[in-house]
Amino acid sequence: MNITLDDKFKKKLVESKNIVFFTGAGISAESGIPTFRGEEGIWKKFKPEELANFNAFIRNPDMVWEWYQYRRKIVNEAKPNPAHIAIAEFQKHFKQVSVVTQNVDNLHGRAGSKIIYELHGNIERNFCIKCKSFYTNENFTFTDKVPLCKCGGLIRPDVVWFGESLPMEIFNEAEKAAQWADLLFVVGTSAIVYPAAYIPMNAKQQGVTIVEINIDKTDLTSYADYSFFGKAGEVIPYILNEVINPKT
Ligand code: BV8
Ligand code: ZN
Repeated sequence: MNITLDDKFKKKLVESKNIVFFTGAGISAESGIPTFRGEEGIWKKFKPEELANFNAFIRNPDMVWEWYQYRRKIVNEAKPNPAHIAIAEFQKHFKQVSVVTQNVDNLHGRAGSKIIYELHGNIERNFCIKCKSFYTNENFTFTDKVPLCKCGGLIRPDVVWFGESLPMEIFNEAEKAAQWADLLFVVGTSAIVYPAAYIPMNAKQQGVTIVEINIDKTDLTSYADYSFFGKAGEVIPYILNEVINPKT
């Protein structure tokens, strides 16, 4: 990691009251959860249109269910990494710290973050497509066959599939949180999935300072006020350390 925090950034950081972290699959990469479009990307073997959409589920419920089982297993074995943990630590040093995540792995919650907006749902929750009853993973023994609800309906993961609307209340609250931020960190996202990717763009339009943390350039890099190229698990603890032990 080769980053320098200039005095202007350090001043902005220590004077901030309200910090928002907008995160994508890259923040969970160091927890062993494959990203969507990277080298080992989940989509590599499958295309989003084949699996993460309602019609694919209706056409072949067992295949889609099995793919989520495979991902749930990885998520269950994964642990929050230093990036998730540092973000939770930020809560001790700033008045308001919120997380807006596209991830469905619940690692921010497990790391101790309190204010989390899950734009794309949560893989640990499921619901019946007929009667909408909710099931958490403990509710039924796991098989690779799609489970049926007591009403006979198919049970699906409580995630937002392509072509499905995001939970608009959560989206609107997340959008507001980002627009009131003193600093908006955009961490580990290719910023190509919409409408989620509008959130940092709109915040930028409102004059919010955007700090991108990624191992690569993205569609957002040209908008960012600061771009720190490096692994989230190294960069975020480094920035947190600057708050705790400021090196003037
Ligand atoms: C909708 C849940 C309409 C499921 C996911 C404009 C407006 C609205 C819609 C669209 C639009 N343009 C196109 C669309 C359609 C579509 C879309 O955005 N398509 C994309 C592919 C172009 N959007 C939709 O379909 C949305 N729905 O609009 O419906 C509607 C409206 C009203 C009423 C009815 C219908 C729904 C989108 C949500 C889809 N669901 N996930 C599941 O997880 O199974 S999206 C999926 O992609 C994940 O949530 C993921 O988080 C998200 C975004 O990907 P990233 O998180 O960015 O991950 P990625 O792999 O791409 O990038 C990783 C990054 O990390 C890279 O930059 C890499 O360099 C970096 N990195 C890697 N390692 C590290 C790192 N950085 C730091 N440290 C590291 N160690
Ligand atoms: Zn049911």
